[in-house]
Amino acid sequence: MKLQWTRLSVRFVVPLALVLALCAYVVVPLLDNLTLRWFVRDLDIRSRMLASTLEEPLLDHVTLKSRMRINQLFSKAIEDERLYALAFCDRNGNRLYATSTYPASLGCGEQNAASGGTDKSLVKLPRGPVHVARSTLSREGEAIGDLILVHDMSFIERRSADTRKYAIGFFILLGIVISMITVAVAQLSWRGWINGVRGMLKGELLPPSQSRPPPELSPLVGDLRALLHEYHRERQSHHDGAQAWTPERLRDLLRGELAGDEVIVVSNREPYSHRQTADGIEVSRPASGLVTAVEAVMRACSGTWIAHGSGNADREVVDERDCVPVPPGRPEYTLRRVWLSKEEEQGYYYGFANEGLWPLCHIAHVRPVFRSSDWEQYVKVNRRFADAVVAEARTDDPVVLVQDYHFALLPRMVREALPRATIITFWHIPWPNPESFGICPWREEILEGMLGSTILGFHTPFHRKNFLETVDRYLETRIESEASTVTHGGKLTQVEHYPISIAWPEASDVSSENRNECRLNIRKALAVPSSHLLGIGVDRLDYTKGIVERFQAIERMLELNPAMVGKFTFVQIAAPTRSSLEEYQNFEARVRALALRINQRFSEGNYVPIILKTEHHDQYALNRYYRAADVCMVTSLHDGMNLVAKEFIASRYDEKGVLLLSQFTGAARELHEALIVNPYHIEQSAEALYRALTMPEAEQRERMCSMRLLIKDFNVYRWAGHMLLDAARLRKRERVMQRIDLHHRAPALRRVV
Ligand code: ADQ
Repeated sequence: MKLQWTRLSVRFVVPLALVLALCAYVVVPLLDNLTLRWFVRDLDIRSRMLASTLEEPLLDHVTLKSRMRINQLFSKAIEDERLYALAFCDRNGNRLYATSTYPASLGCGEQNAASGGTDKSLVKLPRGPVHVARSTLSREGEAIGDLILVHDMSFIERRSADTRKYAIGFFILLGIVISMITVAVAQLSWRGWINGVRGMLKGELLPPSQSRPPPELSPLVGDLRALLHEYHRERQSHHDGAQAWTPERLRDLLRGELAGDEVIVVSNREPYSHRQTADGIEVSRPASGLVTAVEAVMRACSGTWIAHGSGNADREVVDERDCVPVPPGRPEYTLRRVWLSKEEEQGYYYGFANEGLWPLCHIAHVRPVFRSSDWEQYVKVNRRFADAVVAEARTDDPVVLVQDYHFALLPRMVREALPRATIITFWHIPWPNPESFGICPWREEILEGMLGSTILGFHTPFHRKNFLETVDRYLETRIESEASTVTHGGKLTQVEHYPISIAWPEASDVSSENRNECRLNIRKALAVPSSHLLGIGVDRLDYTKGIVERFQAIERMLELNPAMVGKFTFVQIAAPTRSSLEEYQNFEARVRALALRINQRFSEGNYVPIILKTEHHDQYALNRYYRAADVCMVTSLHDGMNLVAKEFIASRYDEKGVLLLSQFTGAARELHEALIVNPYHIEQSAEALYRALTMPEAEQRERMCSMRLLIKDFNVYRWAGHMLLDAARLRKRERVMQRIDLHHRAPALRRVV
């Protein structure tokens, strides 16, 4: 308010002061000068007229030398209030006749111009300024003498003072008017601007067909909206910050907010697969971030998980409805398996999802491949899973959690069969910008399929923003930026970011060894000395994970720091993935060849710098490696989140160890205390690796503590909790709307009855 007043006062005073200064220093002196010139010219003319009037009689009297007559003539003439004095001089400059008022100092007015109205005709006398004009009188062509006319000019000063007064008065008035106009215009445009910003933030200016933000605001639109949305989210997370997110709280939420509503998960990857081995059927958990996260939620809330049955002994353990209770030995939820033919798996999974959508969404410089036959299988398999959801649903409004890019079409298919279902789709990988996504031949179908969701989640605000921009580019929709909703075909979808995380407190499959035991045992198993420095990398063998760049950084670090050779070993645990695709086979070959070359270059006796384990490890084993390592390298070229980074931090009870993290992971937006690197910049990663290996323990602890605190709060229960809370809110709103609708229709129905 105070600021507003100050702003208003300044807007009023400044124009007023400017106008007054202009008046005082420019206008008034100019006016004075002009009026003086006008008067002088006036008096010049007047003098010439008087001289010609007096010429005849005066020359007569001069010829007669009649002083008396001349005096009478002069006295009569100076009765005029402005004509002050007269004198007549002969050609020699002798003053012959003059009125008594004639100032002696003027002589015969020689110094003054006789006519022409120059400033020289002005003379300052002690009594005031006078105008002196000299006219030569002649008869029959012969000059007889000069008539000197002296006019009183004191009236000019009086008139100038009056003019100045009026001018100043006029300019004060003008200043006030200008000031008031300035204030009014500023107020109006400020209000317009503010209204513009408000409207823009509310998303009132969308869709673009309706109106556009003022041009000066355009560059700010996106940032302001994002800021507002972020602020809103931050405030929300502050509210629930007091209470930690645990499996119990998630369960309570499901019981309370969702009143025990049915939860169905759909994903391609199954959380447990059964395989036939020489020792009988074995169960394993796949290396997948998605499974790691959603498993934690399912354990907390039970329900049904629908997934592709890919294990070679999967069919042998299911019941007649293709269901099996999991986890084995201590069941907490149901796994419903969907069987796919080789052809379906090839087209839908390997083809469209992993050769098309995966490289499309990751910037890793691998070209996406789109084939019509793959697309057909993708549509078909999405339909099959949608049918499984409908078959599994015991109610008409289940909560369906759809996982990832394998099921972009499924939300819409389920929505058509179960219009009251709450469908939450989470996209685990990045979402590209509209131009990149635009190369997908079925982009509209994919977007429309996803918009069948009630809630659509991404890891980061950046991916969320990319999605909204993509929808805006390719579909006719209404986007409310502030509320982050998209309305398409009368159906509203909430688009949010929910950063995924890991279970905390940790699951029970954690090693009970203390840190020192872990260090020693792992080093012993690797056949390296107990003081050896150890680095760890855990990934699926995927080209997006930056494993090649990681090895190059290790090589460069050893090159730059020869003292590290023989003292540092890096263990890369890489689970084979999508191995039937050529791109992945080539990638694995490259990784192997590079590790071999580096090892040959630096090996000494039994020492090798890189130990490559291309096999799946269970969580227990991974955890031991995490805890034994001095540094964990996550160098993805592009990654939605990356759970390995978070698992490493969670495993470090000892608060030691350093995380080296690619700036292109979603995790880098949260874990600021990691050593953030650009994996494409090999030198930089090499330097960061050396820095990590030589980092003082106190610094390690400080960084680790801070990251552990963050993950403890931002765990996977919070991720799921926030999505489910949003779902519960929307469900409540839907129910209230239905009740209102019924209430309105009831009287009409009664009348009909
Ligand atoms: P992923 O690409 O699979 O996940 P990530 O998030 O790192 O990547 O998760 C990998 C998971 O698999 C981790 O839990 C890890 O422990 C496990 N894993 C990796 N290698 C393994 C191995 N050799 N043996 C056993 N387990 C192994 C996708 C997205 C990510 C996103 C997750 C979750 O690509 O960006 O973080 O989903 O949304």
